[in-house]
Amino acid sequence: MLRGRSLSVTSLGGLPAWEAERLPVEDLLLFEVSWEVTNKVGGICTVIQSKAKTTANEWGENYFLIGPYFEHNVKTQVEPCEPANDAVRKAVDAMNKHGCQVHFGRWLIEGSPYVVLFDISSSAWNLDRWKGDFWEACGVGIPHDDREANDMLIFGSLTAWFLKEVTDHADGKHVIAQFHEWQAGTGLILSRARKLPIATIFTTHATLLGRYLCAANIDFYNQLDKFNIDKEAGERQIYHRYCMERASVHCAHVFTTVSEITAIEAEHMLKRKPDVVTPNGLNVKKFSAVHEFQNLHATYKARIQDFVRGHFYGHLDFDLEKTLFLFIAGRYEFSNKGADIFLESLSRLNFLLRMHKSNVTVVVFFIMPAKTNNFNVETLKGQAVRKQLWDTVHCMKEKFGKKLYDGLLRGEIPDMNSILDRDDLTIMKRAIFSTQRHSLPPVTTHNMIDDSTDPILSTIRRIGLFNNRTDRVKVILHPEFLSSTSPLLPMDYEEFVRGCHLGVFPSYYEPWGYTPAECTVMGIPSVTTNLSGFGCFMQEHVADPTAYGIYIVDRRFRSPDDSCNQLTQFLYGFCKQSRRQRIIQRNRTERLSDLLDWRYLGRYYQHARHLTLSRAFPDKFHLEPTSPPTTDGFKYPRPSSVPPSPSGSQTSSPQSSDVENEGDEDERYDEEEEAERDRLNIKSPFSLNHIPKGKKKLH
Ligand code: U2F
Ligand code: UDP
Ligand code: G6P
Repeated sequence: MLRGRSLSVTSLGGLPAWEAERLPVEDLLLFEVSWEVTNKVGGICTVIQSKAKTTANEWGENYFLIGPYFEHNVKTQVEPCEPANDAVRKAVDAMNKHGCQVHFGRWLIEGSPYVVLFDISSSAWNLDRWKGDFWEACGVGIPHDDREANDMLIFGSLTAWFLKEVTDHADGKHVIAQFHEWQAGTGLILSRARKLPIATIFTTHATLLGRYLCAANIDFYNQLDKFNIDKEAGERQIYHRYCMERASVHCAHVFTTVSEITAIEAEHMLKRKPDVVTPNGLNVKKFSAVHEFQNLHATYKARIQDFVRGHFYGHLDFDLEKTLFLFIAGRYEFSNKGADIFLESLSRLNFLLRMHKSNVTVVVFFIMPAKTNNFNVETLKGQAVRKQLWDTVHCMKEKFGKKLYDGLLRGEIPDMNSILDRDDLTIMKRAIFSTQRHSLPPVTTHNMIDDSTDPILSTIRRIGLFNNRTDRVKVILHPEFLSSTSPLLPMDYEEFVRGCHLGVFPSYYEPWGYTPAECTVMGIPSVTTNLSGFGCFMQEHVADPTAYGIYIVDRRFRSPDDSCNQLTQFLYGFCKQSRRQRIIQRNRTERLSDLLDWRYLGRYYQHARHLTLSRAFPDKFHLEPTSPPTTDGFKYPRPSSVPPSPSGSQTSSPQSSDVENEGDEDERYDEEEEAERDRLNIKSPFSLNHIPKGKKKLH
């Protein structure tokens, strides 16, 4: 059936084209199953949500997502409707008739895919029976006190039931079901045990053991082949979960993971080599003009500056125009996400900036959710003081303006010494007094429940980064994800990222790492590592990542101390750049976004679907020899304004300058020309590095 259908050749922004046999989607049904469908927990939700548009474009009405039903999520994100597809409607009706609560609708995200959502709690009374079924299917028992694993069993049992009903009514259509992560895996195991006629894919976004072992500060990557995995899982009381994960991997027709590094990990931890690596993409929205994303940076930076004005009231003896905003964000896994070496590097950076008497100040945000008792008073007070001061200034301005206006109307320039009266001066003095404080600006915005044992706060105490006046590096822990409705820092995460200068993600354990990828498509430089899927992917596809604002810390072949020094050098180098150089770097970063677009990376998912069909239904589907998709060693070339190696890797980020250049606006357009030159592979007539310091480039 597959052979002989039309050939589609796709290409995006100069990236290599890829020839693919189009699947007969009109004769197929595609289901993607995950606990994070309409339910944001972490990165998997980003995968599904961002991919929905490209998948829905390809699959139209035959694409369905399966997830759990949570009232608060559904009320705000899902529009209920009746299934148009006959098999799906019959399956939903049959299950509802048996007392399950199955909800159907469209998820209100780009692509508006159909969702089938199971209410777990309303089916919980079946748990004991389903435990028995699961035991019979694969011999794995689930302890009663592991609530999460029990919920996953209910979710999986409902999924397998649903898929059975669908295949019973599929009317000759072939079914593909892709299951994400161990939480969804029980559905796969049960479907296979019941011999349902479906082609299955299991995708792991991290391995359970990998996450646990790395978090325990074990030298994971050098001992991959030495672990006694059953023992390790048992000691961590996750043996049953590990069995669910491993059984899912081995039951699937096709096993995929998100990066090469996780493929190696999976081979050791789960004992199966992935068939396809499916790198995570994003739904990239391109602005028609390059300067639009630069303008957004300026707009949102101003909002962050406002927050900083309030947070550091009374201590604002640094120049906000020379202040850089750095951040780390994500799940609070202290060492896995590299918060440990980041803090250590910040302490070294503080020393370097002080020693070199730099006029640059660095404000670093840690956005990692932890248990809190709401915002702390001192932080809220900061914003209140700022606002009060702003209101005072506004009043004075009005009064001043009116007197000036009246004076000019009378044809005279008012006496500047009397334009403000005694009361005005008193008000202003009071305003200044209100900005005095007796404590240092707080290092955390919230009351932390585990204040004394919190790893970030404990490290801050040890290295002494307390936001003293003399510190050039200031830190703010915001232990909650950002939201535009926050009374403290009312910004969405995306707005915040755009307003910052550098995202720092020096992870030790990071199967992919969406956070630096998100920075890239927004044109914000970031730090990543060669232990993250994203970092390795960039190393493979970009000739000189540093030149494009992707700093890759070597955490694989260097000692922790050396990695920390390397990170410090990256940060220090970044601080030495002029504004003009930062603008150029952001333009280059943004140019990489095509590489991370689902319209390009979606091909790996397509390939996995071809492969599973050919394995599950070999008589009907054959796999073309063009697989697996390959980029044939394609690499983004070094930007034309960067000198060739050997000096490359050190000097490739734009060189430091003592002068904060004016006339930034013009430089942006030079960069557009540079991008075009790169595309056409024309050598730049000038190198940026040859422009004398402080002199403006000639046109
Ligand atoms: C695994 O995921 P994780 O959940 O550990 O992690 P990330 O890839 O870092 O994703 C975190 C997400 O949280 C979002 C941010 C990311 O999409 O945009 N976020 C937010 O919404 N608000 C905030 O204030 C801060 C962050 C694995 F560990 C990763 O390596 C994989 O990338 C991921 C998907 O495969 O699965
Ligand atoms: N604004 C500012 N600095 C401040 C406070 C406000 O630049 O410390 C700006 C803010 O970005 C907004 C504008 O002033 O765009 C209007 O502020 P307004 O006085 O209306 O503040 P509001 O009362 O709305 O909080
Ligand atoms: C963007 C804006 C410029 C602004 C610059 C600040 O490029 O378009 O108008 O000068 O950002 O850059 P910086 O790196 O200093 O925040």
